Amino acid sequence: MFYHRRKGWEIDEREATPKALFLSRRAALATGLGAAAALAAPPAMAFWFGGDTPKPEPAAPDPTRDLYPARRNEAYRLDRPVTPQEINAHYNNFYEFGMTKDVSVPVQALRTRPWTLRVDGLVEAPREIGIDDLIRAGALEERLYRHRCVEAWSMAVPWTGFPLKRLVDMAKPLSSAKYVVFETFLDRSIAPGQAAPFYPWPYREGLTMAEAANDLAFLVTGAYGEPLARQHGAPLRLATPWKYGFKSIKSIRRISFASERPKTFWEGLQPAEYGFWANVNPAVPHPRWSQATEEVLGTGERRKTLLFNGYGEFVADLYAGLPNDRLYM
Ligand SMILES: Nc1nc2c(c(=O)[nH]1)N[C@H]1C(S)=C(S)[C@@H](COP(=O)(O)O)O[C@H]1N2
Ligand SMILES: [Mo]
Repeated sequence: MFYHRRKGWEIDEREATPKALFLSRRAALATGLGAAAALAAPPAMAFWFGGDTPKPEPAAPDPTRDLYPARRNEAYRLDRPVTPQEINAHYNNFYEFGMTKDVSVPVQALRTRPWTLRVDGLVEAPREIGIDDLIRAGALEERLYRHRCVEAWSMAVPWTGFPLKRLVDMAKPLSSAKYVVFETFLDRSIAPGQAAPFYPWPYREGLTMAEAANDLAFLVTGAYGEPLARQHGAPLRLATPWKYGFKSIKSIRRISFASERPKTFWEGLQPAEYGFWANVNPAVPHPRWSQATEEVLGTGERRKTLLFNGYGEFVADLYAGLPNDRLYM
């Protein structure tokens, strides 16, 4: 049985495994916030430690399937093999569907059509865009990106999508807009994780306008030459590969333009550990573990982590004028 077999990336328990780090992230949440939550809402907490999962919906054909695979943009190269799709499909972070790594069953409750993206805030005119119109307008391309989770594991994925800048231009932000704010759907009936109180749902992330205009900032609609799987954040997720993985928000429903820096999901939970910038830096440890190396998913290999996850040539100048901010957590 696939689910019970020991997987290659689950390295020796005596080492600081990604799983152990993940568990410590969960434990910290449980002691920091969850103690009160456990008293206030036992049914929600029961979910986190295993409970009923919603019934999967029958698979409908994806209306944009004909756009895949898209032409690969060769400007983005990897220094390692692509992570096998089957491994990636069962090792995810998607807290709306549980705090375990394998959410592939409960995530099937997510209905990805119809799906409307709301674009609002400091724009000339707020609007709603149907996901299929957006994907067809996007002129899709494939990019090979590394992804570095703050839990010290990494993967390499062939994402399909289009530069975020294209959506920003379509949105016609006002000159007063300084930040782009992203929000995931909010629907407890399908995402049992969202029933847990004290979590600042919906999942929220943000970038500065300059970061959003950087060519590396990518809106993802597919992976592995196919429409995006639900566990990767269908039908629309972000990829900002120079930042820790939690910035790469999944299943985006709303993109707003704002003059103030948003309070992001992880910052709302644990501000001492997770900040707004979250740029990858091996020399700046997480308060509870080192960020010097990473476990390469599916290989058992540990590699040195690179500044900006190896993307400094694209993004280092974004931060030149901000020396006193917490750029790396
Ligand atoms: N909505 C939402 N987006 C999310 C998360 C989440 O829990 N909910 N987890 C983040 C974290 S911590 C990581 S590492 C990546 C994981 O992406 P993957 O599951 O496709 O590997 O998604 C990010 N985006
Ligand atoms: Mo992560």
